[in-house]
Amino acid sequence: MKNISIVILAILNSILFMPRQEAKSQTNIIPLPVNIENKTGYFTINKNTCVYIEKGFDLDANFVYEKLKEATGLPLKRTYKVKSNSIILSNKCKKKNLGVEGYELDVTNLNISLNANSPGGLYYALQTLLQLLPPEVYSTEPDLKNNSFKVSALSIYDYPRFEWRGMMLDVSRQFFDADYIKKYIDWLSAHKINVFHWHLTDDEGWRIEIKKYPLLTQKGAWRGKNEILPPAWGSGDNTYGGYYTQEQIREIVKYAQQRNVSILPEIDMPGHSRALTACYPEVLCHSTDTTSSVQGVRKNVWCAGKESNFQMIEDILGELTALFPFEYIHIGGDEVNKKSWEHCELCKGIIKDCNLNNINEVQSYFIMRLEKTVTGLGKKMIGWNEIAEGGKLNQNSYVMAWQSEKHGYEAALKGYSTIMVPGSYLYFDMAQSGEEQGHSWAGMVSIERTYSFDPINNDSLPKAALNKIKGVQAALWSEFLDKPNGIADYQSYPRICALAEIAWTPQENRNWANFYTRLQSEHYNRLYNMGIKFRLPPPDAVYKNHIITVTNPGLNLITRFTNNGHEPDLNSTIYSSTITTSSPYNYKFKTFFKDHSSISMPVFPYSELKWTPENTPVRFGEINFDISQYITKNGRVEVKFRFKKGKNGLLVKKVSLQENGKIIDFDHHDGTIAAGRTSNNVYKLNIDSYNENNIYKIIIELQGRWGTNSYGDILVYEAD
Ligand code: TNX
Repeated sequence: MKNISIVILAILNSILFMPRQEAKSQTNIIPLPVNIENKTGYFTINKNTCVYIEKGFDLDANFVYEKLKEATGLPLKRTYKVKSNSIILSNKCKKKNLGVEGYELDVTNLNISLNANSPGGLYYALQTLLQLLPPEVYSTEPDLKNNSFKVSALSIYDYPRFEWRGMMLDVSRQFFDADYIKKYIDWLSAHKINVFHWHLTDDEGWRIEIKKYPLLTQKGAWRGKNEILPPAWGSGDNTYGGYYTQEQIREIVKYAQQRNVSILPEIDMPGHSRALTACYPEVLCHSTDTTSSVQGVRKNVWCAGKESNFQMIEDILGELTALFPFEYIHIGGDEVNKKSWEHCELCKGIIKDCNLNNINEVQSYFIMRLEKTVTGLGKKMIGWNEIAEGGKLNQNSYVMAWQSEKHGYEAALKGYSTIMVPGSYLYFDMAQSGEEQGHSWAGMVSIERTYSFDPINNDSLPKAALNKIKGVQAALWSEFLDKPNGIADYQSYPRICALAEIAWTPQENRNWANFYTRLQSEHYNRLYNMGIKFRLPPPDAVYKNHIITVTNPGLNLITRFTNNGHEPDLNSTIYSSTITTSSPYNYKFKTFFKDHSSISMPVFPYSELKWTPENTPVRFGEINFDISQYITKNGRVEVKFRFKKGKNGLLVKKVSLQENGKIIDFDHHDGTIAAGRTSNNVYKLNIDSYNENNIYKIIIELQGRWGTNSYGDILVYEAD
């Protein structure tokens, strides 16, 4: 009797204290699906789970089946009749109107079923299922051996808001090898992005093998001291470059297809063509033109008057057509230095023969010739928004609005299919804060700003025009991606997660706080397991009255610090409460997610002084602040400008220090304060005979940089 009760107790004990792997009750899916219905119970995927693939769907579903096995590390044997403990891949959706990319995902106690109308939809059902499993399924070396996964019962149906969900990568200014391109596409597909726009040519490098014009890659793919193209964008005197062979391209196209990603190739013409004209100078106008493009590049425009040029274009685009099955070809069309045509006899001839009014119309003449060539090859033409400027494009041609969303609405009103890529939300080459690197011309693009974009947010546009907005895309230009290692990942993620949700999720389901929670709760860990060197928000450390206070950078993140000048690492102290010190500027802080970390940040002094659009002069003018409360003694006082948010920044000329209305010191030098562009932003002043009863003021001579839409802190502190 006693023995039996001991046994019962032991059993009870083991049941009660059995290590349990709970099924997650909350889903953290990005992009958020159209509809999720949570149910009770759960399904366990284990080594006995089988996969049933509906008859006739075998070939299409096979790739998804292989991925499922790879991700779970389980045998997942095929079964040929539906039974319990199986995952069902089917091409029959219960709901109608889910479209080609929609899917259903049902999890019950007995089965998981993935239903879709096409292989693309099925691939997305798989991607959603993977997000219901532990993040380790994304790792190439998952440590999930002998594991089983519990998946909470639920029912999802889902389909995209936009048919075009794209991401552009500039491989000209920096070259990314074929392996990186594959990884990049794989990551995009995990976010249900379906277009990879490959910016293959530009002034600083030609990256695609064209058999008929071998010099393009023999010479035009390389820059450096002894190369045909001069050093640029951090590549220095050494030979730098690279290109993709046609064989590599075919392989990448196939790789992308399996992941429901279409590749949009771009050959940027008639401007941005220095890499080509350096190899084949006969393409240029015959003139003594010395003007340059907005980006400062000379001799980078195709002559519009040479018939042989259009033949060459047809040959190049012909090879492109054979390589890329996508319906569209991107011909660029942006930032053309039209002046280069001005003194060319052949271009003048075109103006006369075609009854054009001026060189601006030569641009649309050129674009319309390109359109004819592209159409003749059986493709549709896409170009940057400048292509809509003059002339009448074919209604099949697409406009990519990069300069602003307004450019997109205008194109849509003209009846052109339009893709929204406005720089001030979706150019991921823009800096993400005042302390980070990147371009600045479109302002600072934080992930929150990206997320706030709605591609169809215009009540005044007729429905027909709104229907012309086919989708949304982001772009990563690579001028400033030469260093550090991993910077392309850093600029891409997690901003691409926000892009994915703009592109996929119904607007009424979108909410920043909810998205950001999902991102931090689980998605960081997915990105981590994919091996992406994504951006983590850096800590904000503020010093006031001998105390450093650090704002918690977010969920699941740890802040570590040093005070010996070294970069914080995994051995550095974890920040858990305020630090009392009188030497705050020796400290450095970093955010950590496992062994992955943010940029390191110094301590900033507390200040209530701010610049805003309201107090920023348009032209150089003065603003002043009482700084008496920040001063306690004789010695050096520094004034530092810190960019916080907005589009523009500041140009500062001079900061003067006033004591009881009398100037006692000034620092006169040019400073720039803008996201990604801050330089010389510290002004040094001296106080020789401090008196606590006196009033101290700073007078700042400044103006907005290209405008007054920015916000920042003006930090005043005693520097010694
Ligand atoms: C403008 S966007 C360009 C690119 C630059 C980019 C930098 C576009 C069509 N042209 O050539 O790389 O700005 O942000």
